[in-house]
Parts: sequence; C-alpha cells; structure tokens
Amino acid sequence: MGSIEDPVDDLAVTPPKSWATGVPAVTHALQYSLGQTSVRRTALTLLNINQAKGIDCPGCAWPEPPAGKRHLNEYCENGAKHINDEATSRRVTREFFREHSIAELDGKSDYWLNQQGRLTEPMVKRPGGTHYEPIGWDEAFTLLAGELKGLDSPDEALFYVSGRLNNEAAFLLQLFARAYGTNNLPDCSNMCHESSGSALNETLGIGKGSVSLDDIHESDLVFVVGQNPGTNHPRMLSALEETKRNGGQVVAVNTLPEAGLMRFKNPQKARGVIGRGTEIADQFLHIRAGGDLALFQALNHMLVEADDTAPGTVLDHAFIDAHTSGFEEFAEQSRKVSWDDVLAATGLPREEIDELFDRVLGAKKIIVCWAMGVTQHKHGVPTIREIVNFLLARGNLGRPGAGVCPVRGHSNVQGDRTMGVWERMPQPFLDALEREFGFTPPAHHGLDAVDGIRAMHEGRAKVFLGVAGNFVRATPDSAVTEEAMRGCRLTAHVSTKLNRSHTVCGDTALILPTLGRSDRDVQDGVEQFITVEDSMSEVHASRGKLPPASPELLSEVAIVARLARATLGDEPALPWEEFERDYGTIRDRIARVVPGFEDFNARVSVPGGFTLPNPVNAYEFRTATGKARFTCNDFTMPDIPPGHLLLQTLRSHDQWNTVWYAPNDRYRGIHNARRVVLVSPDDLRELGLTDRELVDLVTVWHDGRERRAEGFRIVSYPSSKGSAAAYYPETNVLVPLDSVADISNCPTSKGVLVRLEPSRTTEASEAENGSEESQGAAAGSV
Ligand SMILES: Nc1nc2c(c(=O)[nH]1)N[C@H]1C(S)=C(S)[C@@H](COP(=O)(O)OP(=O)(O)OC[C@H]3O[C@@H](n4cnc5c(=O)[nH]c(N)nc54)[C@H](O)[C@@H]3O)O[C@H]1N2
Ligand SMILES: Nc1nc2c(c(=O)[nH]1)N[C@H]1C(S)=C(S)[C@@H](COP(=O)(O)OP(=O)(O)OC[C@H]3O[C@@H](n4cnc5c(=O)[nH]c(N)nc54)[C@H](O)[C@@H]3O)O[C@H]1N2
Ligand code: SF4
Ligand SMILES: [Mo]
Repeated sequence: MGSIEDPVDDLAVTPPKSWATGVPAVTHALQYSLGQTSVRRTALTLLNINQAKGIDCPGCAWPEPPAGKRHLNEYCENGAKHINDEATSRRVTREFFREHSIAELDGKSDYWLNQQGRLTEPMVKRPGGTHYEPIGWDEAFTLLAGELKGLDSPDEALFYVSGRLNNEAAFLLQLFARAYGTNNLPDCSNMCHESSGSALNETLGIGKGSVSLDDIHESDLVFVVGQNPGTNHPRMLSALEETKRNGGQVVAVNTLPEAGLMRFKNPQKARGVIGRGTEIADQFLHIRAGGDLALFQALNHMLVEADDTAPGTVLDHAFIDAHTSGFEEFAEQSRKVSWDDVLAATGLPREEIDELFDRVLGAKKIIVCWAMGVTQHKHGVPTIREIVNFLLARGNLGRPGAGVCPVRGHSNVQGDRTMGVWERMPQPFLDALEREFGFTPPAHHGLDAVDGIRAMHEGRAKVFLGVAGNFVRATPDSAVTEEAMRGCRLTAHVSTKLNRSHTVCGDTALILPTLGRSDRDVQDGVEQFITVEDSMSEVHASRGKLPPASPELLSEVAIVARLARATLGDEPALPWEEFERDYGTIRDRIARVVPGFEDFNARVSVPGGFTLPNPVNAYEFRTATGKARFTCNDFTMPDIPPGHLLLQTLRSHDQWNTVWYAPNDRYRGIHNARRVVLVSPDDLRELGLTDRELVDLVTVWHDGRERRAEGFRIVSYPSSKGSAAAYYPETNVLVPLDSVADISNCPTSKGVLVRLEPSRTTEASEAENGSEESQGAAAGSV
C-alpha cells in the first residue's frame, strides 16, 4: 500500500498538457487505487461503478448513458480514485485516537488526515478533553439530542449537508430538522451552484438544467464556460466528442487553457488510446477573470443589432412572443452595450468575438454549460441571467439540442435539494410535508452556509451537525470559520473519513462514522439500496457491494432516524424505526411529498431509473410572470487596481474538493507541490516578480483583518491577464466571509483581490523547520 506520510514539497514544472485522459490516466487511477486497497476490492469497486445494478460513482454529478448503452468501464480516472479512496483498507481505530491528541491532529495536513483511512466507531471529545474517546451509539444520540433539546430556540442549531448524501437520508434529515423546528439547512450547494439556482429560478422558474445527454450529443453549438471538465467531469468529454462526431461545435471560455478543452483521448475507444485524440474546442476564448457577463452582453448586443438591421431574421420572435416577458427592456439595454467596456472586461480581441458570433448565427441549437468559473464571482447571478437572455433570444430553450446546463459537482447535490435540503424551500413543499406528516414546518427561512458561520461566530448558533462533507475546509475565511466552530457548544459530523472538521471542535465534539456509497447496507436482514439524482435530473439506484469498513458503522439513514427519535420522541409521532428498517418506506413518503416522484419505488427499480420532468421542456415557466423572463443586467467587471491580481481558488487534478490525494496537477504540469500560484508572464513582468519566487498571498479587503496565505511558489503560466490561480482549500483563508455573490450569497472563491508579497517564510526558515512543520502550515490552520 502507498505511503501515508506527507509527500515532500518539491515543485517540478512541466509544460501544460494539451490533451486529457487516455492510457496514462487509467494507469494513474490504478496506481492510486492499489495504493489504498487490495486488487480484489479494487476490482470489485471498478466492475460495479456506474453499472445499472451497481454503485453510483461517488464523484461528480455527470450522468451515465442509458442503461443499455453503458460500457463495462463506465467511469473515468478520477471516479476510480474517488471510489477507491473510500474503499481503502486502512482504518482509524480507538487506539489511533488514544495515540494522537486533537491538537496534534490539527497540526496535520488534509492529505495526512484523509490517508489514515475509514473511521470505525463513534468517538467523543468531552468539554476540556484533549483526545477523542469511544462512545456507544446510544449515548452519542442521547448526548446530541440533549444538546438540541437544551437550546433556547431550534434556530440555534445548524444541519449542514454535503452533496454525497443520498436522497433517502437527505429527505429524513430535512424532515427531522423541520419537525424539530428549524429551516437551518445549509449545504455545499450554497458555496457551489447557488448562483445558478438563483438566476434560473427567477428567469425560468426552476433551478435545474434543462438538457439531457442526448441534447448535448445533437447540439449544433455547446459552450463550456468557466469549467474544467478534463479534471472535474471527465466523462463530459466523451459527450462532447459525440457532439463533434455529429457535426456540432464546441466553444470553451476560460481564464486558463485547460487540457481537456483542447484535445481528448477517449480510453474506451482504441482510437482514443493510439490516435491524437479529438480536438474538443473549435474555438477557445481566453477570457479575463469575471469577463463572462460582458461576453454574453456583447453577443446579445450583436443579436439585437443584427435583428434590428434585418428584422425577424435573427431572433426567434415567435418564441419570444409566446413564451417570454421583458424582451423590449432587454433589447433596449442590449443596444446600449459599449464595445470599450466589453473589450476591457473580456480582454478578447474584437475579431474573436466576431468569429464566435458567426458560430452562433450558424447554430440552430445551442447549449450553454457552466460551472464554478461563473457561479463563484460577485456578479455570478447576473452573468447566468445574461446567459439565459442569450438562449431565449433565439428560442434555445424547450427544444432538443438546446438549453441551460449548469454542470453540478457532487454526485447527489441536486438530489439533496430536490429532497428539501435548502434553507429556503418554497411554501408548497412545506405544505406537502405538513399534509403527509401532520406537523407544521417553520415558515421563516433558515441560515445558509455563510450566514450560519456568522451566526456561530456571534453566538447565535450553538450546535452544528454536519452530514457528509468537510464544513471547516469547504467554507471561506478559514480563520473566522474555525473561531465560529470552536465557539459552539457541540459540533458533530457524520463522516466516512477523518478531516479537518473533526479537529476544529466545539466544547463537545462527536464523530459519527457511517457507511460509504460502496459499502453493502443491510437492515433487518434485507439488503437496501439508496437513490441519487444526477446533473440531468436522472434518478437511479445505487447498491453498495463491499463488506462495511467496520461492523460498528451505521448507515446515514439509521443515524438520522435514531437521532430524530432520541430528540423528538413522539412529538410529532413519525415512524423513524420503520424508515430505518426499510428504505422503501421512505421512498413511499417522498413519492407523496415531492412532485415528479410518483410511484418512486417501482420506477427506480427499472435499470437506469427515470428522469424527472423539467417543465421548461414543455414550455412551462413557473416564474412570477408565468413566462420565461428576459432580465436587464448592468455591466460590471472586477476592479483590479495596478499591483494587484484577481485570485481564483480551484481544484487540482488529484483532489476531491477539500481532500487531496497527491500533490500533483498533471494536466497543468505541476508536480510534487500544492502551494503554487499560477501567474501570467506579462503580469510577472509588470509586478517585478519572477518564476519560482516564494511569495505570500495577501487579501485586499476593507475590514482591516489580515488574511495571508504564506509560502507560495510562483509558476509562470498562461493564465489570462490580471488573474492568478491557486488551489483550494489552502487558499480559503484568503476569501473574506463577507465577499459573496450578489443575491445568491455564494462565496466569491473565483474573485479574491490579492497582492503578492515577498514571503515571510524564507528559504532559510523553511529548511530549519523541516518538511513536517511547513506541511502543517499548509494544512491551513493559519
Ligand atoms: N476530480 C474532481 N472532480 C470534481 C471535484 C473535485 O474536487 N475533483 N469537485 C466537484 C465539485 S463539488 C464541483 S462544484 C465541480 C467543479 O468543477 P469546476 O467548476 O470545473 O471546478 P474548478 O476547479 O473550481 O474550476 C473552475 C474553472 O473555471 C475557470 N475560471 C475561473 N474563473 C473564471 C472566469 O472568470 N471566467 C471563465 N470563463 N472561467 C473561469 C478556471 O480556470 C477553471 O477551469 O467539480 C466536481 N468534480
Ligand atoms: N476556496 C474555495 N472553496 C470552495 C470551493 C472552491 O472552488 N474554492 N468550492 C466549493 C464547492 S463547489 C463545494 S461543493 C464545497 C465542498 O464542500 P464539502 O462537500 O463539504 O467537502 P468535501 O471535500 O466534498 O467533503 C469531504 C468529506 O466528506 C466525507 N464523506 C465522503 N463520502 C461520504 C459519505 O458517503 N457519507 C458521509 N457522511 N460522509 C462522506 C468525508 O469524511 C470527507 O472527508 O467546497 C466549496 N469551497
Ligand atoms: S465523470 Fe464523474 S461520475 Fe462519471 S466516473 Fe468520472 S467522476 Fe464519476
Ligand atoms: Mo461543488
């Protein structure tokens, strides 16, 4: 098995790759998997991943092809790494916790914590304690329930959910939280696609994407904006390859020339393994950070002008008249867009935008895909609204090969929302809960992630329960968040593996270990399955195949059900024991509460499951006007004063969100180091900095608090002018809690104004401290 010591920080840089996937990728996945577990367990997970009766990949939310059309290897390199990181043979035992104090664990890197393996039994840190110690499940539930019952108001508790959680447990958790009396259900989506939900709900009446895999395949033109699919949604490249084979085109808009966008070798096809691969992007727009709003405003300006010149030949007036509102105001605003503004914000030559416009005019069916490069900016919501304007103008909604495609992150992040995990669930959902369960859920909105941190920091929230995820590392302003968590009366986490959230404790802290997606789940002698919903609203079953990591583990459903029973007793009287014994009974309730899930148990037992209807595809828009809404969005662009850069905090190829597997980012040519900052050669020249110089990243923000991430090595890299890139979560310390997207409250993880200073961590002190301490700093308790 592979090493569990921190890799030595020893930066090596090779030229960025111009292709993704192919043979080396498969080899890398196997290397990582065999470093974690046996050949047998690796084979068992890989043969079952994404198969119709198998395990849903615990990685991203990209959908699988229909059940009959799947390959034997329907997974990507990263999916294989994610599942085998969970299937690891390593175990964290009570002896481990006796040996390592919490303070010692807090000094370890995120890598080290994750590499210790699967958690095996419930643990508690008592007030004043220095170590975690074993606790029985019953006592753990009594303790947590006691704290919840002791609060002055249910709104002093927070129930965080991360997107790996399955539908059944998510439905139970929101049911429990609401029966207990609060809508405080922050989730990872608050930090992810919240801007997409805000913009799409307002303009189209539903916060989800409208396209299917077939739509991608048959589209004439697919935009991929602010997204790095080669690393984060690798099998999306197979879909784009199909688009191209069918004669469609792909346009990539990014601040970095990401490998997967340029060329793609498909490992499932011999052609992909030996050939040069498929050129994916027909056009690559190397845009400035935050320039996407201006780009779509420019396209809309050109569309409206062209239609003004030759009325009725460019815009789809029949669609606009029948299905939309607000067109005139939008058209008027679009006519006024200034080319000086557009060129300054995008940094693109006019000819490139003209070329793009020609592609748009030549395409009857257009899809726009986007991810964090759009949502995590201050103006993420207006940018997505402008994307919607762009699609509405030519009727690119509701018909095949066209539509909106926010590409989701976690495998069930969309499903968790559908199940009611949202601090602002609409009243009809709450009414349906009341009808089904006979209690009145609280109507006032709850706290999201950012407001939840603020509430803990100010002592207004006192008990935190995280179900999946790694709240402390995923959230912005790490120092502030850590203070907030340490101020709680109790912090508890339902987790598969050890992470930073377990080392930053409230007075009392609980670790509640659970089954993972790959573990077999047997209740009352009967094997259970769970369900998930992917980014294209396909709902399907997932069945774990491996013996559980420890006999002490409870499923997430069981943990939520038992906690609910311990807290609520019979008030209201809900059949928590029955839910735990038979997950089918939870699905029966979901079928009666959540629209689109009628006859859930029967429909999900069909291989491949079913697709939730999207009203947009029936030209039904559930907005305030009953129509799809054009919006007017003011021009805005990030202000980057001289001497500064706009930092984006992003993922490397070898990580899953807050957990990194190796200090490599192969496609970008970064090896053996994570504390690097990518800056363009032009910016380096202007700032008087040099390649490989050691710098600190310092946030420029108006509240006077110093936010500094020390000891980053500069790598000269083709990032667009004015922008820099560095990995998350090491840089979360730099993102001010108050720096959020307008309307959605999503942290601006892609737009942090920084300056680069000569590092306080000199080469000499690095050598003195040795590698362990510098890695400790890298762990982020800075
Ligand atoms: N292997 C792996 N897969 C993952 C994850 C993981 O951590 N590892 N995480 C999952 C999750 S939860 C999510 S949300 C998704 C995230 O998927 P992505 O959104 O692809 O993730 P990021 O790494 O944040 O990359 C953001 C991309 O946007 C670009 N970008 C940044 N700023 C701008 C901008 O202003 N304009 C434009 N046009 N581009 C910009 C960046 O260069 C980068 O290519 O991935 C999911 N899949
Ligand atoms: N600076 C910056 N910050 C960001 C982002 C960014 O781009 N930049 N991206 C944001 C985004 S898009 C997201 S989605 C969030 C991610 O935030 P989270 O979803 O909170 O973080 P993860 O790293 O996915 O959580 C990993 C942990 O989940 C637990 N886990 C894994 N599988 C299971 C399971 O099956 N059950 C249970 N109960 N636990 C499990 C393990 O203990 C593991 O340590 O981070 C956000 N934060
Ligand atoms: S593309 Fe996403 S869901 Fe599919 S195998 Fe890869 S990580 Fe898993
Ligand atoms: Mo995400």
